[in-house]
Amino acid sequence: MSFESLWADESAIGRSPDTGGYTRGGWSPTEREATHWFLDQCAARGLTVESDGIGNLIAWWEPREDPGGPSGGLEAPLPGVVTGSHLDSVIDGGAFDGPLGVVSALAAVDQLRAEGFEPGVPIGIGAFVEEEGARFGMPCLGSRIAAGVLSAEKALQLKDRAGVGLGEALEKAGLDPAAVGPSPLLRRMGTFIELHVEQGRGLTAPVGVASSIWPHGRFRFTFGGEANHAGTTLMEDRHDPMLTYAMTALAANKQARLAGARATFGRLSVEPNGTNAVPSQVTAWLDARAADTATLESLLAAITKQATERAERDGTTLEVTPESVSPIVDFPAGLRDRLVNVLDGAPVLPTGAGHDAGVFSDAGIPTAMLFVRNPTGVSHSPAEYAELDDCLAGVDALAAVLKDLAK
Ligand code: HGY
Ligand code: MN
Ligand code: MN
Repeated sequence: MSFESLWADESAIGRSPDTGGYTRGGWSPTEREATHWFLDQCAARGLTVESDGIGNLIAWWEPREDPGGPSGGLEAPLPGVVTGSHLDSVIDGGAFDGPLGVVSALAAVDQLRAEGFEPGVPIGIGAFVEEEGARFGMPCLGSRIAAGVLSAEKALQLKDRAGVGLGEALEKAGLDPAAVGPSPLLRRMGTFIELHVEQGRGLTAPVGVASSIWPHGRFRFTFGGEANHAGTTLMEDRHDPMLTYAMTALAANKQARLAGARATFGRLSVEPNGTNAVPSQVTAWLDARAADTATLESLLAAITKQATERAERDGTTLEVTPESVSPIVDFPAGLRDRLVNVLDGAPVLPTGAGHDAGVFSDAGIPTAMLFVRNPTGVSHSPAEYAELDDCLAGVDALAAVLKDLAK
């Protein structure tokens, strides 16, 4: 199948008729529909699919049995070259973030087979679950569990916004919560290559290679105040957590600009959320990122300090809880440069976006990323876009890299 027809099929799944965006939370109906589409594509190609307890998938293109080959024809599963990404999305996200890497992997395998390439080691296509953490709040949930970075016990404590626990969601998806844990899939992941749409404006060529992933974290700010009447409570008598939050959001924006970093409050929960009542509590989630760990830490300290000082002035309370922290990832230079050579000198650039590739690299698996140009840089939005020619260049690049690594 051509990339175009694969893309037309996959990107039709769960697209909102109103916004054109996608809301594919982990194990949600539309994410499961996309996963089943992927499984059908793997079956149509005769790939053998392995799954783990959390629902991560790797579909294998095994080398022809060669008694004289590396495994001597034995059953011992040879480590292979895995490429892939994720099929879940943020709330009302774009079509490319995640699925482009999975669809490009299918198209690259088709391309290699069409030219008669025979892999010397297995080639796997991976789809990892809940990478965005949009449902259970933990980014790269599937890959963190697979890599043993997040324990099954901690993961199974996670609940979605409707109060549904991860275990219940897994059971509904036909998975067994008791099987959640470090993944056997990683034993065969000799190298991991993730192709992903670029999520900034830094890439001016069709395809680039990642140098690093910025350290980043999610921090829950809970502002406590005093519920009261909107009409009868004097302004000076209020302990209004919304005011403390608002000043904190302004401070975060300023501190991030000063540090050349990123700070975003994109999610808010107000109790009791009434139009004519001063709130009793405001919960705000800060997504903070910076080019290095020291800058990220000082950014968070500066924001927390100013929020604390403002809470004292407002007579409100503040509690800051780290929900997830992702360390800086510097992809191994040797593998990075090998991809640059295979691609005759593709540009190398860092990213402020987190990826499963970061988790696998951090877990010691030789990992690299390919980026496909995003003309506007817009992402985590229905407006996210990449030109077809650049996507096709991405497939060619991925096929060339797989051929080089799996020959
Ligand atoms: O949020 C991120 O950095 C990524 O899109 N999961
Ligand atoms: Mn994303
Ligand atoms: Mn992504």
